[in-house]
Amino acid sequence: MFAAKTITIFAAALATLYSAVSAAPTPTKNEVAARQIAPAGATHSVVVGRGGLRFDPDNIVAEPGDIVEFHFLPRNHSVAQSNFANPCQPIGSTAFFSGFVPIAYGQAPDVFQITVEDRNPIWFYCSQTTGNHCQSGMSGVINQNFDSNEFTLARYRARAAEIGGVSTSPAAVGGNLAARVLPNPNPLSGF
Ligand SMILES: [Cu+2]
Repeated sequence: MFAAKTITIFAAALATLYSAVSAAPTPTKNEVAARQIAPAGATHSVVVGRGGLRFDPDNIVAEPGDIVEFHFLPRNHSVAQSNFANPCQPIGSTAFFSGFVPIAYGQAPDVFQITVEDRNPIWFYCSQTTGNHCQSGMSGVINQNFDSNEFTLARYRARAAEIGGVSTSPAAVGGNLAARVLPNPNPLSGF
């Protein structure tokens, strides 16, 4: 931008020097190009099971088009989609689901990705019933409504514990938001 501005000023100075030249400078190529480049979607990494029964981070802000990528640590977690009203239960037959990812050490050879489509909140939980992970607080949200004191991740967790019972897993791996399992692009990175 600084360079483009400098060129524009320089052009204007030239125009003043040589009054025969048109006084109206045209935009530089740089300015036009900058406006036409669409921003690429960002990838937000979430580590499943870091720090105990937790997603890290567990409260993600993402733009439409961004990817959220889940990396799995021991011992056996999942990522499943719910809504706020029914914590620890699938949002319906198309709820996204990573499947269970058992692993003894390091991080799993596969990751689970979803693509964010809009700015509406996306609620997720771990559906592991051994140890009641969701009821113990293993849940997260993408694009929480920060203007609301009601629909918060803290309240989701409180309700999950209060309702209790047993989590349900979605019927199939995949589902909403183009959910997919992919080879881990960086399996040796230390989480
Ligand atoms: Cu879990």
